[in-house]
Amino acid sequence: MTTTHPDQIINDIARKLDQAQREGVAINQFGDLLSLESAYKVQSELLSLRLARGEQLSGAKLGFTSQAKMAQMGVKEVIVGFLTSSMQVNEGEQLPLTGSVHPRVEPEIAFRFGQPVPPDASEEQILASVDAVAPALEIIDSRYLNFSFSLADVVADNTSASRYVLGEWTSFTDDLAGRTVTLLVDGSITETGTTSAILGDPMNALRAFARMYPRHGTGLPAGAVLLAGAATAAVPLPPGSTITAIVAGIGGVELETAGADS
Ligand code: OOG
Ligand code: MG
Repeated sequence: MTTTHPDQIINDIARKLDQAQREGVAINQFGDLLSLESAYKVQSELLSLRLARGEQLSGAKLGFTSQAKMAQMGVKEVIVGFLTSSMQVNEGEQLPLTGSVHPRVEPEIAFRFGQPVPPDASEEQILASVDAVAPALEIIDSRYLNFSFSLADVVADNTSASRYVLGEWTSFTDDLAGRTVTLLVDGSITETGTTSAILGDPMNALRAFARMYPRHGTGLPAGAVLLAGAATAAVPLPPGSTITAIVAGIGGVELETAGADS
């Protein structure tokens, strides 16, 4: 039976997940111990711990907006997590994988909020705040053993968020469906999909975020990002490699990982 927990238990779980993330050592799942509501409380405590270390909130991300991801992970509900400044990797920067548990990478589309989004923003306000879109790569790294989890587990673990890379922004267009998405590792195509895999249209992911926002939104600064969710399954992120995502008509984004011995 899942229960809603007192603050002390929420804080303990958050500290365990935070430590697992910082040390790169996987922990056991909490499983039935957590309700979805408690899991979102753990997530907001994780954000507090990061903000206390000087990180800044830089956006939000959706999970399980595509069939490919739901099927890969056995989870069937759209979830939301947060992004911070320390998770962003600039294109051209080499990402070391030391300290990661079992990182995977997936191709995404990012929306940018051109103006601050207040905590009480309406759906219309949220949609109207978006001023740009970009291709993106998300690196997910579950803090749980074997990269396996329940819905509440993965929500508590901030939806496996680890890093993200943004390609060049282009002016906002709502013509985002039906675009081919390609993920390449060292120049070889490893996954292909379409933006229509993202809830039928990435715009539906933005709308889903706007609907979830009153429950989970804490306000976003101008320039904040929303990752709409992967269009394809995630693939293991190897050291010493170049990963590229291309979204037809939107652009490409590249990530380089450091070699195994650096
Ligand atoms: C959870 C994160 C899911 C997406 O794009 O669907 C996600 C996971 O798969 O570990 O980021
Ligand atoms: Mg993702």
